[in-house]
Formats: sequence, structure tokens, C-alpha cells
Amino acid sequence: MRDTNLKIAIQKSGRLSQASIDLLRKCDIGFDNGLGKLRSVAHNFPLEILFLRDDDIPQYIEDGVADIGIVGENLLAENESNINELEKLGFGRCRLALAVPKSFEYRTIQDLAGRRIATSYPGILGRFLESNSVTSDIHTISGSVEIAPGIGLADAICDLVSSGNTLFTNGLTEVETVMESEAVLISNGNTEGRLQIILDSLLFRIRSVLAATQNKYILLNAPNEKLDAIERLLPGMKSPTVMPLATSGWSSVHSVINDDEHWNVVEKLKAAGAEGILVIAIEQMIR
Ligand code: PRT
Ligand code: ZN
Repeated sequence: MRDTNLKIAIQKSGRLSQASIDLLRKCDIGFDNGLGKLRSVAHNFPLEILFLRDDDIPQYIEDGVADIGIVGENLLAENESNINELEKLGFGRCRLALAVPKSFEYRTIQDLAGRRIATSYPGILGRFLESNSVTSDIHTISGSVEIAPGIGLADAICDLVSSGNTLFTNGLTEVETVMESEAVLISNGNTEGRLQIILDSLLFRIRSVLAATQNKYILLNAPNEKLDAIERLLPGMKSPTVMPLATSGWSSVHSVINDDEHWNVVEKLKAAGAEGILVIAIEQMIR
């Protein structure tokens, strides 16, 4: 029975850990992730979860110790490994950016020629500079990259940025985006037979959860003469459901709308005559 579980590697403790666990839980996969645990077997799905340092995950997957995993795209791009990206997961968003001290008079990327740049991403940075025909002196350091200019180790840095607070507190200004990144589900492409069936089933659940988080369920009441205008604002999965209310001349309209634009749509619906508008989170959405 040992080999019949699909193995997924997720970050043990760090920025992607909680969101990775939450995603599996939203897929209704039940497992114990007690402190210090290195592996856990789900009790209601043939999945084994390995908790690892994010840097080790691509190698473990290439070696077949795990079949799939969750890492940042930045990590994959840096290592240029033989790994398939199965799905973008919408969390862990950040960008790899070049930043310089405030005193640096930066105009174009050519200003970095011959300068020392500290980074933990020498591969991505090297390719980026090369594609811009710039030759710089790349210093690879593994952590606290943002302090390098302040201690005289570098003229610029290339590091991950999300809120920008770290750059700001270290007196650095972002000047170029090298790459955008988010968490992705990856695989080694070696899943066959039963493992592939389990992976397909997990992917089906993950995609349903992702679709659900990108959408909202909306219900509203409207006088029948306003229905045409309201329906035009609500594309829905096919088209909105319209049902008569007990009060004659009124209908209840149900639909699904994109989360990003739901406030915008709600305002237009209200202006078009909708009343009693309810916007509800969707748990899973199967298209
Ligand atoms: O222990 P382990 O090796 O597993 O973890 P780690 O310390 O190497 O990684 P971790 O947890 O810091 O990051 C894991 C992944 O999260 C990264 O590979 C990215 O894909 C993603 N991610 C998203 C980030 C950030 N946002 C981020 N802001 N990773 C790092 N940062 C750091 C950045 O390096 C800088 O020090 O946060 C600081 C900047 O943040 P702001 O908000 O101040 O801009
Ligand atoms: Zn790491």
C-alpha cells in the first residue's frame, strides 16, 4: 500500500506554508500538521504531505521523493530544473526587483554596468542583465540582501519585494522588475497509472477551489420591468437564474460574478433597480 499515495511537498515554515495548507484543506483533504511534523498522511484522500524547506522541494521532486509540490515561480526560474508547472495558485505573489540606494542617480539599466549587485538569484539576474546587454558584478548572498549597499558590499540589490517595506526601511528605491512570481503547483511528469489518477483528482479539486475564490455568488430581487437591464450586467456561468418571487411583479435573480469586479457590478445593479443584494463566497466551483 505504501506506494499508492501521491506525495506532495510543501514548505514547512515560511511565507507559503499556511496558504499551501489552507489550499489542501479547502480541497477537503484532512491531515494533521502538528508542530515539527515532517510528513503526514491524509485520512480521507490518498495523499502524503511532506513538509520541507522550499529550496529543497524542486530537487526532491526531480529525484522522485515527492511527485508534486508547491513553490514560488522565482525558485523554479532560478534553478531552471526539469519540472512541469501544473497550475498557478494565486498566493505568494511578489516580484524580483532591482533596487538602488536613494543617492544612486538611476536613469536606465545601463547605469548598472560594471556595478556590484547583491542577490540570492544570480541565475535569473544574470539572464536579465544579459538580455539587456549589461555586464555587472553579481555577488551571490543567501540572506539579508537589503543590507548589502548599506555595509558597502554592493551598489545595488536584486531581491524579492512584496509590500516594499523592506526596501523603504533600508533606504532603497525599486528601479526594475526582473520577474513577477506567485506560488505554483509543480510536478516531475513521472506520475503514471494510479498516481496519475490521484493527481487528476487532486487537480480537479484544486481548480474548483481556485475558480471559487475568483468568483462570488450573487442574489438579488428586482421588479420584472428592470430584469433586462439587470441580466445584461450578470453573465453568470451560462446565464443568470431568474425565479418569480411570491410578491407579484418581482423576481429573484441568482448569478456568479468575478470577485475582482464585484463591487463595481453591485453598484451598477443597484443603480439598475436591484434590491436586497446578497454577495456570498463560493467554496468550490465546477465549470
Ligand atoms: O525556510 P525556507 O527556506 O523554507 O524559507 P525561505 O526563508 O527561503 O522562504 P520564504 O518563506 O521567505 O519565502 C518563500 C517564498 O515566498 C519565496 O520563494 C517567494 O516565492 C514567496 N514570497 C512572497 C516572498 C515574499 N513574498 C517576500 N516578500 N519571499 C520572500 N520575501 C522577502 C524578501 O526576500 C524580502 O526580504 O520579504 C522581504 C520583502 O518583503 P516586503 O513586504 O518588505 O517587500
Ligand atoms: Zn528557502
